[in-house]
Amino acid sequence: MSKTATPLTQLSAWKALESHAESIKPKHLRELFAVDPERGTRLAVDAEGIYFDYSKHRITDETIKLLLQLAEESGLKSHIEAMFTGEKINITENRAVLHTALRAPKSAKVLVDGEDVVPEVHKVLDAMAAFSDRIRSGEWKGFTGKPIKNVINIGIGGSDLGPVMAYEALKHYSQRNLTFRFVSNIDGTDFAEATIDLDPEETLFIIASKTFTTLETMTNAHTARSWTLAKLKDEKAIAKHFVAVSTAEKEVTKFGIDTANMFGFWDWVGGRYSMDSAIGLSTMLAIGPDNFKKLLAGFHSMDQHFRNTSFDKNLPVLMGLLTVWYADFFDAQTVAVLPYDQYLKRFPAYLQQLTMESNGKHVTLSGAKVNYETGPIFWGEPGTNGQHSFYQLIHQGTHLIPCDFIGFAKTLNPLGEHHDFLMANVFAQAEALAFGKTAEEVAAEGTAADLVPHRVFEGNRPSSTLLLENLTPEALGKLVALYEHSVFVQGIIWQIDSFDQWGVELGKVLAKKIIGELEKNGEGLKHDASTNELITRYLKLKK
Ligand code: G6Q
Repeated sequence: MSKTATPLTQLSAWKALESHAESIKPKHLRELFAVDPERGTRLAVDAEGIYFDYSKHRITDETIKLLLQLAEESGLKSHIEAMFTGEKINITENRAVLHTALRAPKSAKVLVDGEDVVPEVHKVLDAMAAFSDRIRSGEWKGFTGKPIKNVINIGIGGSDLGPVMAYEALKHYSQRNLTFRFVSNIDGTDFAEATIDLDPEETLFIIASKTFTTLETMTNAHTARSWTLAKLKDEKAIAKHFVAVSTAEKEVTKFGIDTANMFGFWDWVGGRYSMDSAIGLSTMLAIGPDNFKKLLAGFHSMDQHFRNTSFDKNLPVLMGLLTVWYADFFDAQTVAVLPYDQYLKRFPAYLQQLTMESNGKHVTLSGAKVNYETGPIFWGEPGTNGQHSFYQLIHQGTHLIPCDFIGFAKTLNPLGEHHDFLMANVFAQAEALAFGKTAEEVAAEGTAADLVPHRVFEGNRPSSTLLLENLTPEALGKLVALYEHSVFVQGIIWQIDSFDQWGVELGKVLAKKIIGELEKNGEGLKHDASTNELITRYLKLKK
């Protein structure tokens, strides 16, 4: 990535898009479909087992042509190659960005500083598989000789959200005699509730932390250690009940975990891009090594698609460009992700970190303040639940909210007519958002004149629909990689560093300082008047 790229708003495609957007804004999707019914099948891509219908967007072929031109002018192709080949594209941390190497097959070669990292990746995967087999079969015994029944992943942010999401998403494939819990919050309630009904003799903790210094994780890890030792009363028990996933061998040793029970990864794996590294150990324990391999294969095939497919048929490229289109030319502040699958209930939360920590930036690679919008807010809930709460605002509110609907043709739990009812709602929602209901249509139903405005649906509200056959480990890998690469595309267009996260630092530093002050009972507070008062009141109230 060049720090001296032509500023985005000076690219000719950008300028063309600005005036093109003005010609699109007055057009209604009703009109766009009426004059061009084929758009419903033309503006779609069927690739990697994902049917991506983007016809219900406020676009024409010209829009796509200009967006693709924007991608070309932004040098997207060479940036993709730079990422895949291990260039240090995370410039503020001087790091390569190689989550794609985590799912590369054994035969691949990916060089970082002249060294092929693929053999190391597979060595760790093999060690994870051997360990998983021992836990899943009951061969691995706890300190008192009982097999492990409970696995608790302690981690936060990238060391938590991926594992939680993947566990929930792939629960159908999980070994049901193992219980999985996830502790992330520094709030002691998280740990207390996760362990309230568990026996330390049968519980394994995975301490998942890239740095092994994160306050939340280390506090929870120390609490877990005390909880274990309170019952097992012997330091030697730690080796049987604790494993670590980390890049920081020294810190792991310091904590007392045998490095034989440590699964490593590397500084070129960003936290929010790490669910397919050893951070996914809980996922592998749940679904087994073979299914984990399928998950990785799904990621890899989307990687290949992203790297090798022409942009006009490239799922992450199209998806990323559409996000840019609404954020920058329609002032859309948010994107709603609406999976119609209960197993994907944590998918929006996972995407929040992936998208917002990556693209919530306001300076370009050269440090200049941007004069356009960058990463929108991602949010969502599984359907149909959301329909009975916030969809009202999407349909009739004043905000334009592009939506991603995600549905599967086959259910993993065939129960009566549930699945057809579920999918009917996906199609109905996308249709209602796009085409709405006019005042004439409402009046023709015999609605009282004074109620007509309330019952009108303007429509013209854009959405993508992603239709897949089945929620398999492979499909999940493809979906996650699709969003990862879409985020990458956006970051390239916006000329930002999608792989750092300096925005989380200041709060951490200030909290550390305040922890010291609380320990000193608030002596000599030197904050602003509001913060001083809040700390003082807190100390008084807690007495
Ligand atoms: C992700 C971020 C962040 C990180 C957590 C946990 O991209 O870097 O969410 O994953 O702060 O960090 P550790 O794994 O080092 O504990």
